[in-house]
Amino acid sequence: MKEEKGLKEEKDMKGDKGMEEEKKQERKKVILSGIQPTGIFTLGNYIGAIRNWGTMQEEYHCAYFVADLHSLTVRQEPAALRRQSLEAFALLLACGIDPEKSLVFIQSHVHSHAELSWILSCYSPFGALSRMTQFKDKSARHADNVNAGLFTYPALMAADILLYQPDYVPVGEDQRQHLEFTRDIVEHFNGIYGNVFRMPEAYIPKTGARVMSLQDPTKKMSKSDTNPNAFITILDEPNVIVNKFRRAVTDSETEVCFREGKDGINNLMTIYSVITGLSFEQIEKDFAGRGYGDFKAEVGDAVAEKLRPIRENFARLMQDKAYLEQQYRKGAEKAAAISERTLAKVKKKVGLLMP
Ligand code: ATP
Ligand code: LTN
Repeated sequence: MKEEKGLKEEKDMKGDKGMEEEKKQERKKVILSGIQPTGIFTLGNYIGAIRNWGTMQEEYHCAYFVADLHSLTVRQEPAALRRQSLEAFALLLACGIDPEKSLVFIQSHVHSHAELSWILSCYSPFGALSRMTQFKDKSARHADNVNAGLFTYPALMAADILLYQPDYVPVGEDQRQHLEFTRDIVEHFNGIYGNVFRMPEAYIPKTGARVMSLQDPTKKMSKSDTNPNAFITILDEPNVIVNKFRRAVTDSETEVCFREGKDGINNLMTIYSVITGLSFEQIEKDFAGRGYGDFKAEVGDAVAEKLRPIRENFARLMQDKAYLEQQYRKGAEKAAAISERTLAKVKKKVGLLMP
């Protein structure tokens, strides 16, 4: 009621046209996503998520961040984590994210993330947290360190997202479950307190949302794989990329075609299709009768060429640490201003006495 009255008064002052203009501007959609600084980004990270981040900034308000707090859920070497966080920030810029157009920052520089995460963890059902695939996978892989942070990881991710009230969250397939978890929190929370959070939607690409390991194409390509031949990093040198593709595990047939059971070839076709923009039909036609060797070599060349400018941008950016520092400080300041508005609203709604 109060809000309606406020809106009417505002409308009287600005007139219908002014309000419409403002509304149009307000409706520019908001995008948000994050990535952990657990190593140099892989071709999977690039194809499944980051390649869309740069193009989206032309049309939407975008916010991207280095999820360093999330990385603490697995034991990290402190000096390495610091280095990787700066590299991850530089990699985002190298992939085309422009700090003049998008908000780019480092998660731990913005206090509201950890703070909202605590509040949301009190609205996160134990049962739902226990069903998270990533929790089950990571606790199996790090059986000596199954900590509370690993368990409540989705509450921190929900806080990251909801603080900025985004419409879409561009991620790979493996994050779908965490997005669903966030949406359940929104429904639960808004159900109790009214319209506090905007309902976010996952934005998952149709092709390339799950790039597979080159050594075991039934497993997701992951930057923390212990076998470096299983993944391509976006900074790998062209000859390394070509060699890794040459060694990629396929099958005993010879025909390049997308078919159930041909996991290795399906993966290479997916990568090649995203990188070149060619359809599967076209790829099948182009490689008819040519065998896997030829195909692997072309995939390697195409990927190496696509990643070349990123590698060059990264090398240039890492030469200028002062510029990177200036950009992440500016990002943190802007992110704090936006996120603190949502945090204050939440604190008020749940009944915390305002200072
Ligand atoms: P880690 O190995 O440390 O768990 P990761 O390689 O899985 O890391 P994240 O930082 O967890 O990478 O993910 C960053 C983004 O990349 C997320 O949106 C995630 O969904 C996406 N992504 C990760 N791996 C792949 C993949 N193999 N294919 C497609 N998208 C992926
Ligand atoms: N959990 C994600 C990284 C991440 C994220 C986020 C992605 C942390 N917070 C918010 C999107 C929105 C991952 O492991 N890939």
